[in-house]
Amino acid sequence: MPMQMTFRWYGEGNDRIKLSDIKQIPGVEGIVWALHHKMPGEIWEEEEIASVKRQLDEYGFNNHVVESVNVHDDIKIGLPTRDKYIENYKTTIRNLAKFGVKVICYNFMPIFDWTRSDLFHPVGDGSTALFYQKNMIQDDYNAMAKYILDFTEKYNMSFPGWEPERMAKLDELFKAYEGVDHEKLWANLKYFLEAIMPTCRECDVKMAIHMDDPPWDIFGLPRLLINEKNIDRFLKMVDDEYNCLTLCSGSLNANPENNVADIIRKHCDRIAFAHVRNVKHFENGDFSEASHRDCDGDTGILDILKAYHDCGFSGYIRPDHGRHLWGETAGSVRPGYGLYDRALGIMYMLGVWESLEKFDKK
Ligand code: CS2
Ligand code: MN
Repeated sequence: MPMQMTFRWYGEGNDRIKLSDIKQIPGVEGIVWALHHKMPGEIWEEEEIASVKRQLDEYGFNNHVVESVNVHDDIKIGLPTRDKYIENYKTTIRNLAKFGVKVICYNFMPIFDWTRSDLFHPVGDGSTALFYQKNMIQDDYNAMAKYILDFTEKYNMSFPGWEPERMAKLDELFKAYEGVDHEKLWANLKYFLEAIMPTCRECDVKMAIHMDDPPWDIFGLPRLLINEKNIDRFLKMVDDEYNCLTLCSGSLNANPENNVADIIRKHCDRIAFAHVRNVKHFENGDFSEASHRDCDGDTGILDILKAYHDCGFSGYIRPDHGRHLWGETAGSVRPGYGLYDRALGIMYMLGVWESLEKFDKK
């Protein structure tokens, strides 16, 4: 089976991009979706899942990949209440499987999902992109969260992983994570995965952990999925074909020492979902997101696509963050998730892939 191109969509009423727009991008087979109104730990009900499936069916898109079913903090912290949330998670896996879902992308980052200091940073060609200024993400987590939350409030949107209800209790959350060091977090991740693996097998649903973004500790919170060594450890720790990766090239390569193509060649059979994102590094450690074209960033997109192709990758793939183009401004578009640059990214990826198919046959 060849790799399957997908596109992330935030849902009816939650995304200005329409399924009918996505339908016009060549090669898109599936929509990467989620129930974005759900809090971590809540059960996803069958009727809610069915309703999204109906919308996607209308356009002939598959619903095989969900991003994300977020993991409750109590599971990451390792509180006794975690077992209740793990049971809920299993119920959600079963409900999703009933409607054909094959892969669940999730992350295990304490408190914060992806973190940036500027959501609409000029790239230099008139477009903007997500930007990380290292010295702005150092000690004041409240200031960073305020920047993001002011943005979401101003433009009346919510970001996954940045639920205002959770962010309102930031100090409390940081207290709850006291004592959760790297080893404790590894142990809690293992506990969670071992508990759900039988359900995944029974339902034929792969759990695909997303890489930590950025791939280093922030604000004293431990991060695990940050480099090849830790990915090796993760896959060995729960050595199960249902314990997989969402290999996000941009998240990993925010640290220029991470060679994403090498990791693909090593672990291709455990990559259920590929995120392709290009990053440009600056000498002081800052980074900007870039177009998917290889030479526009430093991530090695051509090497990455070649590695997937050489390995016979047959999983799901999508363009990850793109720049904001052609009138896509704060308020009119979700940061990183405009229509145009991701569509260009797809055409670039398919162009490379199809040339490899035609001219690089083994
Ligand atoms: C995504 C992540 O937008 C993004 O950066 O790649 O937010 C991803 O959806 C989550 O970390 C997965 O749980
Ligand atoms: Mn990603």
